[in-house]
Amino acid sequence: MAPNADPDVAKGAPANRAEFLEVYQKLKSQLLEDTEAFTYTDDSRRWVARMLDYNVPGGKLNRGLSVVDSLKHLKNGVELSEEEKLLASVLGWCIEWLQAYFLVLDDIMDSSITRRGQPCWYRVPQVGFIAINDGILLRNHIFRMLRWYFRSKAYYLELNDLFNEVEFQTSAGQMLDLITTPAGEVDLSKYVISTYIKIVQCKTAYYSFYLPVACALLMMGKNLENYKPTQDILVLMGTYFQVQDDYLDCYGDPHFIGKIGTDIEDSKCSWLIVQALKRANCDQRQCLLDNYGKADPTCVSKVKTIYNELALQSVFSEYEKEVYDKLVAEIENQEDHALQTVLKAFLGKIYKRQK
Ligand code: GPP
Ligand code: MG
Ligand code: MG
Ligand code: MG
Repeated sequence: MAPNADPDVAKGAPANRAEFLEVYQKLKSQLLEDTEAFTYTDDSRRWVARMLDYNVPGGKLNRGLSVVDSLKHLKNGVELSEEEKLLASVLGWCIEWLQAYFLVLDDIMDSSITRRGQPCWYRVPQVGFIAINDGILLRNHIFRMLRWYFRSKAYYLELNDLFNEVEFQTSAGQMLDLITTPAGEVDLSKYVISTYIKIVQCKTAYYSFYLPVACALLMMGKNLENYKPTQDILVLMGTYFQVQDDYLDCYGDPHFIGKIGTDIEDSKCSWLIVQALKRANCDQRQCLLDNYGKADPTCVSKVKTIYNELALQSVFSEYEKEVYDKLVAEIENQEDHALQTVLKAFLGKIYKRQK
């Protein structure tokens, strides 16, 4: 087929969600029937089937679908073969598995209540600390799927290294998130933008933004060493995404975002507290010191009152406009037109998101 002859591809139509979900069912069945190193008992097969359905496919699937979308764009509109579509979808699901693994554990560490509109997995009766091992299982599934589908590919080693490296960066970022402001100890001097940027680049940007595009680049036979400027743009996009996450933690509708915010109670180094401290007068600073990091709803609402006094919603809108313009300018500076399309598509998925 001639380039751009497929109307879906020419318009840059997003990857088909239903087709993508079919690959989830296929991978789930394969994992449950896997007997290479361990054979499930009936009980354990039922446990893992329920655990997967509860934690893996219920999100927005932006990260996973972006592998398929990115590969389409990188191929300049030449239709993907059935094999390419399947392999890109498998990589997309490996990222969704990674995300499920992180979220199951993150919700325990953040004492969160709900996720994707249902109780966090560790809060489901009979689950509790078993969720920790479920997180480890989810992680191990990734490397089984990579082996089944990519062992014979020239880029298999790089793919494994990529997943390992990004996981390391994310867990290092999670460590920074957790040790910067330990529970019960509020040190306002820690909440500065340089610390914030380092935390969110590591805990969110690499796995959520760089990883999907890097997977598509590897499928195209590219050397990731040559894509540092692209990585920088994706990391900036991922930083913007986490700023949105922090904003929605306070100002989003829990019914719509599917989770109840806990950043104030958990004394997180959130974008909002960093902005608040930059603008607060002495009284407001004292009020933040007295009330930040406490589970008491009265304390939480006092912190939110200061955020409103400091008009943080407008500060966020300004930031969003500025970072969007900066990202568009940097994307348009990229020589490779296909890469520009990849990056613009990704940005389009998150700009002004409400969940
Ligand atoms: C998002 O932070 C970061 C992660 C989910 C990475 C977790 C990494 C681990 C190694 C467990 P967040 O806590 O703000 O996300 P959310 O608001 O979705 O809970
Ligand atoms: Mg969390
Ligand atoms: Mg967290
Ligand atoms: Mg959050």
